[in-house]
Amino acid sequence: MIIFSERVNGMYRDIRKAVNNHEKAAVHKIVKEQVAGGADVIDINLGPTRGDPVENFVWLARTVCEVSDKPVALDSAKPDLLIEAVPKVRDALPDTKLLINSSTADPACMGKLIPLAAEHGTGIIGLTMDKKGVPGDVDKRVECGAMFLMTALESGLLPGDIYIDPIILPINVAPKQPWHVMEAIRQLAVVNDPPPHFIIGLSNVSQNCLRSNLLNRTYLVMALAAGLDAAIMDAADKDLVEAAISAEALLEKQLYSDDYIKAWRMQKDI
Ligand code: THG
Repeated sequence: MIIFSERVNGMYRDIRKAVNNHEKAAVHKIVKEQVAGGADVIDINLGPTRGDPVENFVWLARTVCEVSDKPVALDSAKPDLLIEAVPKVRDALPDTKLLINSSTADPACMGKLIPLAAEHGTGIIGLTMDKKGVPGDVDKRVECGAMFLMTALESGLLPGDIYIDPIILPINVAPKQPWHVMEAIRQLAVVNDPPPHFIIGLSNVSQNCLRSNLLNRTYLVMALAAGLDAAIMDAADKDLVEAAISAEALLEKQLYSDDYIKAWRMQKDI
């Protein structure tokens, strides 16, 4: 699976403080831990930080890339901010693979962000929601996902650069959603061959729940069995990463060997 690190997010106090004061050391430490844990992509989200968000994005992306050569996903719910930030980060880091996280399937939003991805050669995450918000059923998720996928393919993006996110919500407020997300992935996986990637922001499922780590790793295994192949998650959570590795061995996504955890780490060179 493709592990996106969730940890470089201004929602976390250490990152928020680092961005507000432009302190690189705290960012370097987190990024090194995430890469050592198995992160393939570093998702960066400013959260509630102060200052100019475009400058902060450029600063944070540069700082991340001082200690990692992994791709970087620029994570914001504000399309206008992404439109400004993507070209600037592109110029600052010409050798870094970038992803846009995220667009909705609302024509006004994807009509701007998909061409931005095509122009700058980035990957893109498409949420299965529109102007009306996150759907309460499977059908609407599938409709939004298919619409986003078709629009992205027509604009020349390759399936490998397209990530569909069926949006997982906290189980304590939206108890049917974990099931809806898995069913939406199953249905969307057959819409195109080769299929796009399927991703979720895993920790959303357990926000404000007790034993959130247990919920995260149980749900990750369930979603991988439904066809998920990427997640925004804490790559430094060893139990979580090892649950994912064992699930992939059991799903025959990794060649089995007796020491399959070690084999996985060797493959990643970590
Ligand atoms: N889909 C896409 N992008 C996303 C999300 C998604 N980006 C943001 C978010 N959701 C994924 N990232 C996080 C990061 C942290 C948490 C959840 C999702 C989180 N943190 C703990 C909390 O709030 O309880 C800990 C915070 C702390 O310790 O301070 O839950 O769904 N495409």
